[in-house]
Amino acid sequence: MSNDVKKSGISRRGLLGATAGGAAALGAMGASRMALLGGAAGVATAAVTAPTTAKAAAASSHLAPGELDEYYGFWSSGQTGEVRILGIPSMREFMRIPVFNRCSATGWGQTNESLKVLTEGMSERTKNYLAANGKKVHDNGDLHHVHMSFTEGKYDGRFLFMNDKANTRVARVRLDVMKADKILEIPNAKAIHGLRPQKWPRTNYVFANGEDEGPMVNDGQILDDPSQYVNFYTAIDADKMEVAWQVMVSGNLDNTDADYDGKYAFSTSYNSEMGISLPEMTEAERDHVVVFNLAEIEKGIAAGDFIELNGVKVIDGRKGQNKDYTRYIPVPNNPHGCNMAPDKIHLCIAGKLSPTVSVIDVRKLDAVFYEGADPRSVVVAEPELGLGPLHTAFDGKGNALTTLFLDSQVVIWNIEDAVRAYAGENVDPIRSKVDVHYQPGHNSTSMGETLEADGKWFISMNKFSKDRFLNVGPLKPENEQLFSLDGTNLTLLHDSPTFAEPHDSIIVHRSVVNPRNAWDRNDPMWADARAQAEKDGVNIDEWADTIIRDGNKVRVYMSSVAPAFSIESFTVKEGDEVTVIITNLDDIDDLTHGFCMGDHGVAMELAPQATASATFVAAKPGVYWYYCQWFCHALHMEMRGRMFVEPKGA
Ligand code: CUK
Ligand code: CUA
Ligand code: CA
Repeated sequence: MSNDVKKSGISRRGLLGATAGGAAALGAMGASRMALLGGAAGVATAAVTAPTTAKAAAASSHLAPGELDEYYGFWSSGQTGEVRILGIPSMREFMRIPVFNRCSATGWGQTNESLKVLTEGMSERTKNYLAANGKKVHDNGDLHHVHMSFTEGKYDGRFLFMNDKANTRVARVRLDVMKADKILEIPNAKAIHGLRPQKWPRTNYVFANGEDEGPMVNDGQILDDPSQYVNFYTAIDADKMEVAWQVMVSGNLDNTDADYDGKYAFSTSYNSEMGISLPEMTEAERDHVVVFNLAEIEKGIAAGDFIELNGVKVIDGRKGQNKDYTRYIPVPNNPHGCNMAPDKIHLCIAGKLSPTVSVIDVRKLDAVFYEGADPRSVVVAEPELGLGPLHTAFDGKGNALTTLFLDSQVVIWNIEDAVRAYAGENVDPIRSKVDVHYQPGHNSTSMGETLEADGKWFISMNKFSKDRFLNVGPLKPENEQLFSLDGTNLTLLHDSPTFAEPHDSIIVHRSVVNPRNAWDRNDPMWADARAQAEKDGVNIDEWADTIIRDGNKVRVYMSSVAPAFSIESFTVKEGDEVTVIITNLDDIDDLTHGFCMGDHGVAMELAPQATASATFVAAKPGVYWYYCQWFCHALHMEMRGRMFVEPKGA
């Protein structure tokens, strides 16, 4: 591998030293902390300039009451574990879709329907672990990346896919009803971080990065021996939501993206060193981008060149294998964002510790795979943009917008000019820089990760909000800022505080998304309840007020029609396992009921035409009221009934 990485004027150690106020002698740990503080402290002037720009431009983001947004925003929520739906440009939050979290309002994590989604893709090991802790499901998740399914490089409105870094999972949300329908624990890999759907010809695969290193077989035989640790790249069959294959790689994996030709997928690695401590992970001059050759991997799988590990076909794509599954492109140390431009040509790798973005021309990759070309020959630009570049978005007109974490800025730069500058021409690719408040991570542009990138709106997702909002105590919200994009001018229109901790967002034109207003009665979501009802001779599509006793199991079939449940009271015995199955027969827009069993921690949502069920053991003798927990009618408070639990001996 060649050593001709274009040296930036600012070295990593220089960068750390500079932002730490000249404390270059500090160790890596101390210096990077100082750098962070240094960046955050330098915001006073930026804050002063914001109000005037906002006032001047307020008219263009304001929607009058009743007016609808032109774009949907789909938001991650980090450690909250859900997906959020916002409107752009209003930045109003419409809805939250529970995915990896427990939701009190909808019963996600408690209804039998959600428990099925949460558990059917779970390993036996995890089931046993949870059972040992008195649980069925994890109550948390860490959802960083939400992306929509593609057909030929464009959003197709079918699904959203998202990762859970905390518990190594990938989930799918159905856009027709805005509910999660599949959650898959990924075997072998640890901490799924980067996630992207295949863009071309359609989303056959969802690519998912395992960030953390571990032994190939993680059964306790190998512990503190990092020399035996590996990482896994996973391709998930997006239709079946099953693992299609995995590739074992050298180094760890951070963010990922795919090309617009269906040939390659890419991942950044900040720990090519396979280090454990911070000094070890930042030791090398360069880390790398792994390039995955999809056709060669599929051929290798078909030819049997894999090992089977926990039921998954695993290809060895580590360095030095002399196979055409992977190539490793050296880039400056500790890269982060991985973003494919809608020009179908340029892949942008954000430098993080380096002030540069490395631009890879994906048309040059074939030569690296098949003609032995130098891996660095695919790097066609490496513009120096500012301190702490993390993620890049695109306007569809040849410009890129990169967040600068340490500088608390967004930089707009022209990709072609960066390529010309790298080739030696005297051009400056930087068009403008704008202050953001503060410390931006991800950013997004309207339709920016598709062939329909329209360059109208820009969101900067900022990790710190400090003085932007009323003080809410030591824990502060984050701050998301909406800008209008006019050519290469960004105008700040709106600050929106947001709770922990959205990393990423996509901005999708509303013409792409067409959700239903009521459920289809034949929806597969409650197929199990339907099958059980058929066995019990109950028609859940009609008025139901049937109570079935089956040993110590009791099934209570009810309907809801505003403002009443079909059953005013039912009686069970102490220790009975009670399942309440309710169908909301109302089919009017927005007429959602709910069911909450008082003093039992049981609650669920019943949207129009939905069936939902929850199971609990009636372990407390007495009278308990259940009630409708979504306001549905003037007589909503009266929509209630009683459960009688008879003492055991009675
Ligand atoms: S990562 Cu969070 S700012 Cu998890 Cu997408 Cu870069
Ligand atoms: Cu039904 Cu409230
Ligand atoms: Ca590194």
